[in-house]
Amino acid sequence: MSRKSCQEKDAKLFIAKLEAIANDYEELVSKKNRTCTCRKHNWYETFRNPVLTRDHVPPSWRYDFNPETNPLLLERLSINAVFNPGAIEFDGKVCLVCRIEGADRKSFFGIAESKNGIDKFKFRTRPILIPQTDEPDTNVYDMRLTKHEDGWIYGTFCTERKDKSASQFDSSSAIAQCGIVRTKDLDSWERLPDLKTKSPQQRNVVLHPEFVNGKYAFYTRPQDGFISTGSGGGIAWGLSDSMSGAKIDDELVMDERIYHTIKEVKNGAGAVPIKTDKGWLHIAHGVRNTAAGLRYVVYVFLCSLEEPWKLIASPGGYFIAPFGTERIGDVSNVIFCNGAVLRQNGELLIYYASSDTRIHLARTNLQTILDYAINTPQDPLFSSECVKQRIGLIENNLIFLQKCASKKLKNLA
Ligand code: M1P
Repeated sequence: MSRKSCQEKDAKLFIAKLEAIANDYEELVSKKNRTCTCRKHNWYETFRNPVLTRDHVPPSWRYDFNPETNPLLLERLSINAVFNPGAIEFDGKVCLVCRIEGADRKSFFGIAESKNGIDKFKFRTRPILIPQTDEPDTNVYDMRLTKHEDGWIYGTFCTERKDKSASQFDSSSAIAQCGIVRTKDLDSWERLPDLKTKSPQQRNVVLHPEFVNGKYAFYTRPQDGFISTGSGGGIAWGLSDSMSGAKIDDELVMDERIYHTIKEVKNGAGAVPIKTDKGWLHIAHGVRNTAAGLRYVVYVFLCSLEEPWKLIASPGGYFIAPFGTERIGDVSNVIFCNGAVLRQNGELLIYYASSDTRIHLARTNLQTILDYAINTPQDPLFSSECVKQRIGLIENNLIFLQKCASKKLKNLA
């Protein structure tokens, strides 16, 4: 075969390989999702497939398409995981600002959009290039998007930098703080100074969507160490006069960590709270310890409309826990949520990531989740009290069944 025909053959093969990549990608991003009946409770529905995975990241972000520089068509900048998305409804679409982690361990943000919020999520052409402050972010992750009543959309995210006070041989100690950006169109982003608080570490900071006493209100998570909460932890509340130089002088812990509960090790605010006629609805995460390491679950609570720092309903236990294959991933046994969208049709779409690897959807509605929040009993904190609580439920059910004519229901006891 002549050199020319060899080159033509290679070029054809290259295009065929590229077409195969394009076909696989098209098939993935146009796939319909269906509900799944695996979880037996009825608080929400889940779906068979994750809504976003690393394979949803456009091939143009990963491959070099030039046959001259990449004749073998290898991935040049691989993606490790897509998880922990902030969520917002914008221009009639659900937009997820995802934490995308490259194979190099650095995370960045990219926006994926879908008309129905259930399937066919597609990333915009480019990821978000976050403007830097004087001190560059080594890593950024877990953005919460708040449509604030001042007219801006704010993104609060974790910015992580090496701990300069650590010894020269310690290459893992880090300082986590809250970075802030704002936008009007989810396209151009303005960086504001990082949030200042008295806490040496901050993660999981969420901006409340309304002014409170004329100030910007934040949910924070003060903690002493990068991993350990030390004397800190718990979801705190603080006010700032402005966003261009946001500063909280006093952090009040509003939802503390509690021994032997789902939030004994740490907890953090999750999605931006949703205003309902019964109160501010929070979807947060709690962490407990196990012999196999930390276990992250998502829980729910409700706060007063007038005094948003006060809890008025606190259902015991978790709302979403790792299930089936969700248990396995880069950081196994983790469910994490930092974004939910209440749609005009009353659907509440809760986006959660499993095991720091992929993103799923739990779909419910306000009536159901408020009923769950208000009527699920609180954790009584002691085993015998839990048994009494359950016996109370059983006794009431037995009385109901005795009065019930249907014989079919008898085996419910
Ligand atoms: O790996 C689990 C989670 O760990 C951190 O969350 P938290 O600060 O509550 O411990 C974050 O890195 C989060 O992104 C991650 O999912």
